[in-house]
Amino acid sequence: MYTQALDLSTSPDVSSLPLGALEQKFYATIENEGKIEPQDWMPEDYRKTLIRQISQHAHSEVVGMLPEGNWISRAPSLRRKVILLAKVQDEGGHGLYLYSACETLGVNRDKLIDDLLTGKAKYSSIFNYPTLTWADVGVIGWLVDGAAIMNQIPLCRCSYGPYARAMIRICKEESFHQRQGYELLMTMMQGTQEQQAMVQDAVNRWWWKCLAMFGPPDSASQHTEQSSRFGIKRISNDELRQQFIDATVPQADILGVSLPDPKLRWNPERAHYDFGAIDWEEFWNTVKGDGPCNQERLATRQQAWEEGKWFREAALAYSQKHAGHPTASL
Ligand code: FAQ
Repeated sequence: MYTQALDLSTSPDVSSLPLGALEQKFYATIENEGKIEPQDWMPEDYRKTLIRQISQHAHSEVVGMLPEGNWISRAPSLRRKVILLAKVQDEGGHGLYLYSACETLGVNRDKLIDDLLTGKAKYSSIFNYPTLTWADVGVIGWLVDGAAIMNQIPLCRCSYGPYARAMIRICKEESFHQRQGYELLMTMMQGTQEQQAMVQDAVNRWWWKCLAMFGPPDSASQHTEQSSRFGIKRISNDELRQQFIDATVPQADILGVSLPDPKLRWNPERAHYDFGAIDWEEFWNTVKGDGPCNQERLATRQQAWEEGKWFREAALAYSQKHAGHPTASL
């Protein structure tokens, strides 16, 4: 989808316009809810911000396959195994759309992957925690995918065309992921006391990590102001976190689980739930590489990269051999 020729211009040639006029046109497009496309002029900070965010997002999807992938061989039934396989494959697909969208900004995919494998690039904090029981698979679907959708729906309106279009498809799939997680948990909550306890334990372990996933508080978010001006970020970290809490509390009630926050209560004046303090020190330690599974996650990705080397080389040799062959474009 994102391999469209970057030299196809949808707009008149603007290369001779002075910088001020280019900038004016850029901001006018954003103001009018238009899309910036790869071939359009864009400020360097816009390009850099997008490369940072889209590549981190792509890495998150690919590393995000690992915690649940860990349970594919131990799924409790064929039905659950098929669903989980499809979900984990979807996450891999999301990573690929996003790497492709990122490449339209003129960055090389090998460089992005190298940054991930050498620990230079960030990916979402949430994937550095272990999946201890089968209930974790349900809770990841319900809460992690739930939080991901809350953050990603506004990205469908992001000003950069390739990113916005990738997000539309990704959000549809994430919505299926969230439902499968909730349905899995519903089934467990109708099961034995032991199964119910497993669900509650998993919710207790993941709740606070999911709240932190939205990023630092607005007062400490270094990029929000600029990304909002660029039409990349439509809703702030704190606002999205609040929307997620407000949407999730009633779902927890229906499920029959409690959320591990004694300060969580409805505030009629704010028309929102109040909630307790997030442990930001723990979040930053995890982001910086000291979470429980950071090393394991990177080691798994590095191993997969090594083991896939023969395949990448074979694919490249095949395409070189067939380049220019009459059937190559079929
Ligand atoms: N983890 O100034 P802000 C998924 C960093 S996909 C690690 O607020 P910004 C699907 C941030 O990068 C989940 N680092 O930054 C799935 C920045 O550092 P930098 C991923 C974090 O960009 C489900 C610094 O803190 N989603 O779950 C985190 O305005 C299930 C300052 O922060 C996306 O990537 C974090 N949680 O806002 C897959 C969505 N939060 O770059 C498998 C796209 C913040 O200066 C299974 N990204 N940081 O070194 C975004 O919407 C934004 O980038 C935010 C951060 C909201 C994540």
